[in-house]
Amino acid sequence: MLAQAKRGPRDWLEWPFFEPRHRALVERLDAFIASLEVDAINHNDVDGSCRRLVREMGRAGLLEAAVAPADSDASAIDSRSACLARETFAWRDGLADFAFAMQGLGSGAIAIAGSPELRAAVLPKTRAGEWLAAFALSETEAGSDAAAMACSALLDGDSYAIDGEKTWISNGGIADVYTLFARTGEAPGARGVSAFVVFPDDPGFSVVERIEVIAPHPLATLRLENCRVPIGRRLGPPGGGFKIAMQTLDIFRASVAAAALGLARRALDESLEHARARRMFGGALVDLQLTQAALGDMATEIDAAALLTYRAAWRRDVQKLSTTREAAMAKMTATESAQRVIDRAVQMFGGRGVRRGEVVESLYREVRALRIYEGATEVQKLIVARELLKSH
Ligand code: COS
Repeated sequence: MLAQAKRGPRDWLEWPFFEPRHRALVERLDAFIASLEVDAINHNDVDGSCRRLVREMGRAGLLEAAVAPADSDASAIDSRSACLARETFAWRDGLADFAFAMQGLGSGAIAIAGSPELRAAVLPKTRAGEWLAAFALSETEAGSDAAAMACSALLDGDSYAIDGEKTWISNGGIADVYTLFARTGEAPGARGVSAFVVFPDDPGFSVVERIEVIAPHPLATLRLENCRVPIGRRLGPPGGGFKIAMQTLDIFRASVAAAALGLARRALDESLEHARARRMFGGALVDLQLTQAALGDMATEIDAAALLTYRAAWRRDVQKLSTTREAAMAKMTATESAQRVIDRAVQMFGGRGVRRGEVVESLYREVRALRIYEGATEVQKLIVARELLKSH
């Protein structure tokens, strides 16, 4: 749980990527995080905190920035709004960002490829914060190499029988709805995967392990044993699941970059406050040129990451163009640079920087997973290179 701190100026909201409605959204987001009770986010109760946060975000209408309405497709998700929300939530607390983000990632495939019935059943509840959503793609042997998944779904009459395990599933164990990817065997590799909507009370569905990580988030391993899912809960055509997964990731990858930005901006705000207050060598820490060099690097890395992030979001929203390359560039740059920014903040805080309960200590733990999840940095480099080779 992180207490409120003073925010730096947000003149970047005047960049040409944004419209007046985005600045209005940021005001609503600010009011929301300021209104959260100090103990609303409890890292010792991640399940309860996520449920509460999602319910409150839903009531405040903020999940509209992550989840499409039932009568529209994924183009209704405004990437700039999703990014601004993740930035603002991450600045306040990594778990708040996580809770918001999962509503989008967990329901994105349904917005992209769900039947009208599935959209009507899932999207309004997810958008209102009544249901928690999850995205079940990864397996022990299929993380970065997502097409290597082994979990299978065999058509048997009017339902699929799903067998296998999914792991590192965010919201695993607490989600009310899962978008799950399994091998249906139309072809080897990526072309033989389909997407499904699975509910935790489907027979044969179980949570086998809750996973603890360095920054507390609800994560689990799921098991599917002859889990029966009606054919109508398949998303898109048989064998079309891998593309749906990639399209979902394309939409939300820029928002991971935005979350990293939120964490980095918080680190910079904390560092400035600390460097001015901390007495050292007869003056203040901020008087030292090495401190100023660190602050200069931090601010520059943040702006560079922000430009890539909002370029990707703007390109999708306004130009309506593919952002596979731009989102990958933004994700790898913003997450890697946020790690460096936060590390400098910890260094500036000295011993306090590694003390449990300090804001920068918490940021240091929070930022690490962002370089791994939704496609590790190494995968983003591959994606950028492939897109480059396609277009040159
Ligand atoms: N949008 C739409 N379709 C896409 C796509 C995208 N962004 N990326 C790939 N595809 C399509 C390809 O066009 C190809 O379709 P065809 O067979 O019809 O040509 C198919 O998907 C397979 O693509 P490719 O051959 O590039 O797949 P690879 O197995 O080589 O995988 C990477 C490519 C590495 C990019 C992919 O596995 C990936 O993104 N991995 C990271 C997964 C991830 O983020 N995991 C984290 C889990 S969520 S926390």
